[in-house]
Order: sequence, then structure tokens, then C-alpha cells
Amino acid sequence: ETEPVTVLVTGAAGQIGYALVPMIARGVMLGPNQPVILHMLDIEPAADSLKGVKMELIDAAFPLLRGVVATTDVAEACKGVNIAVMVGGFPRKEGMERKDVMSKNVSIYKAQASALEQHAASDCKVLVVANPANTNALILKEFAPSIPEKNITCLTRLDHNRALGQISERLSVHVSDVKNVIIWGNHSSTQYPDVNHATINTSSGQKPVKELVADDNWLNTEFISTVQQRGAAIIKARKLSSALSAASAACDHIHDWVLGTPKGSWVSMGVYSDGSYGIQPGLIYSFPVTCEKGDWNIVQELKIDELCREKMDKTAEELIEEKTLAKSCLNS
Ligand code: NAX
Repeated sequence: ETEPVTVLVTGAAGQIGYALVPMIARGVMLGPNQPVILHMLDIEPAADSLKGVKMELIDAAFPLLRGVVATTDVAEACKGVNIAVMVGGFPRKEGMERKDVMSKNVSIYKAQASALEQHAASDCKVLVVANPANTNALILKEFAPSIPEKNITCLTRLDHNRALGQISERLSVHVSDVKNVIIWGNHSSTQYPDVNHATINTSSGQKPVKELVADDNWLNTEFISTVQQRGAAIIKARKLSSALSAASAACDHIHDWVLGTPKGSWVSMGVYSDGSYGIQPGLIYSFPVTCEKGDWNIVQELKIDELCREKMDKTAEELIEEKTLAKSCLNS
């Protein structure tokens, strides 16, 4: 029988965690034939709630679920982990300065990086969801030097899927017929959702999204701001931030990374920049990537126009600022 894969979810008692763990246990993340062992970590104040989640997982009698560990001990949570989905973090509360939130998360990600470094499988794949996602991933990378840098990523797949959703709504086509949108940069409102290379499957072949939408003004303004501001719109409507869509996107991210992207299509992932497209090496930046055999590669040689260049650089600048801020938090 196939060996189970051990998946860690941090912040598992939270909103996204509650939506995510049943998806993993049902095989949404790793496929219908892959048994899983779930490790769930949260902090002491959430310990009872975490126990409750474990009870529900047992009660759901998921056939693929071969074990559940619910703990507040980071070392125990990281032990033997093959895939780590880092959802736990310190949220921004009203009246808090950016620097204070950064400082809290920098210390959390520094500590959890060390625990993964010591206790996880040496080829562990890491996905950071908690905000500031790109910079938390960067801190994790710095403090887990023995985990290959290509194994540390952050989630921009939700933004990617939101872009697919908006195009599908606008053109009244199935979302599965839309492909190759790109999210460039930071998982924040400076991200650039780019449809210059996106296509629609039609009965007469692939058509560019730009040609079918035929409204550059909408594509360059409303579309971009709707995707950038979607998180805020969900909070306004639900009084809570995105959870089911975030959990689903986290499954998509790991699914495609481990099992591969379909031929001719790419997805967006926050990954360690190697300098592709002139983006400063050493940032965790969202790029279009294809995946094969558990490895991602940045899609090369896409034509970048002036407007696109400007937006790609603007979001890179924000990441450089975040990196500087994170470093100053480490030193203080
Ligand atoms: P919740 O506040 O519901 O859950 C977070 C959980 O993390 C809580 O149970 C908390 O106790 C736990 N936690 C806090 N510190 C921890 C630590 N040191 N170790 C382990 N667990 C810890 O937030 P939720 O709505 O689930 O969102 C989680 C994170 O995802 C937030 O940082 C949020 O900003 C981020 N998001 C990122 C998205 C993305 O696309 N990258 C989209 C959705 C979401 O906004």
C-alpha cells in the first residue's frame, strides 16, 4: 500500500484551518489514492478548539486519514512532516502599526523555521499562507537553511483563482476554460493580476482573453482592482476574511506542485526569485510557474510591455520594503 504522507497545518484551529483539514483528509490536496497523516498545530489559547477539530476529523471517518496529531508543541507538530502548510500567524488588529504585526510574525516564523529544520523530512515542501505571506516565507527560508530554497513557497493561488473567476464571470464561460492568468509579486493590494497571456478554450480553439473581452479599459482598471481588493470585499460582506477559497487554493497549490501542471498551462506561486524578469534575487515573489515531478520552474520569455513592467516593479518595491522592515525587526 502507498505510504502515507504527513501534512502539517499550523493555525489549524482557525477559520482557514477548519476548512482546510477536511479537504486534505478527503484527498483534495494529494489525490484520491494518497493516504495522509495530519499534524495540526495551534497555540495554547486555542488548544481546546483544536481538540474539537481532531474529534470531528475522527467522526468524519475519512478513509484516507491514517492518523491525526493535534498539539501546541511545535517540535511534535513538525516531526517527520513532508508537507507544511503554514496558516498560523498573528493577525493585524485595529490600531496596530505594520511594524508591530511584522515583528510578531517574524518571531513566529523564525521559531517555526528552526523547528521544521530540526524535525521535518529533509525534502519537506513548505507553503506559507499567513500574512504577510511572501515575507513570512522569506524569514522561514532564512532560518531553515537546510531546507532547499526551492521548497519554500507562499500562496498567491487564491489571487490567481480570483482572476480566473472574474474572467469567467465577465465572459460567461466555464472557469475551467480560462487559463494562464498571472499574479506577479506580493500577496497584497500591490499584486499585479496580468491577463496578457491568458486564453479561453472555445469550440474553435484557444482565444486570447484580451481579444474576447475587447475592453482594455476594463482589463487595465476594474478587473485589476477587483482582484486586488477581493480580500477586503469578502471581509466587508462576511465580516470574516476568506476561508473556504483560501483553503481550496492551498490545496490547488500543493496539488499542482506535487502532481504537476497540465501541459500548456501554468499557475501562480510565490517562489524564491532567481532574478527572472529582472526581479531582485532573494525575494519571495509570485511568478507564473509550471510544475513537474514535484519541481516548479518559472515560465520564461513572456513578453512584458511597459505597463506590465511598471506594475511588476512596484510590487517588487513593496517586497523590498517588507524585507527591510523584517530585517529591522530581527535586529531590534
Ligand atoms: P484565524 O485567526 O481564524 O486563524 C489563525 C490561527 O492561527 C488561530 O487559530 C491562531 O490561534 C493560530 N496561531 C496564531 N499564532 C500561532 C502560532 N505561533 N503557531 C500556530 N498557530 C498560531 O485566521 P484565518 O482566517 O484562518 O487566516 C490565517 C492567515 O491566513 C492570516 O494570516 C491571514 O491573513 C492569511 N490569509 C492569507 C491568504 C493568502 O492568500 N495568502 C488569504 C486568506 C487569509 O487572509
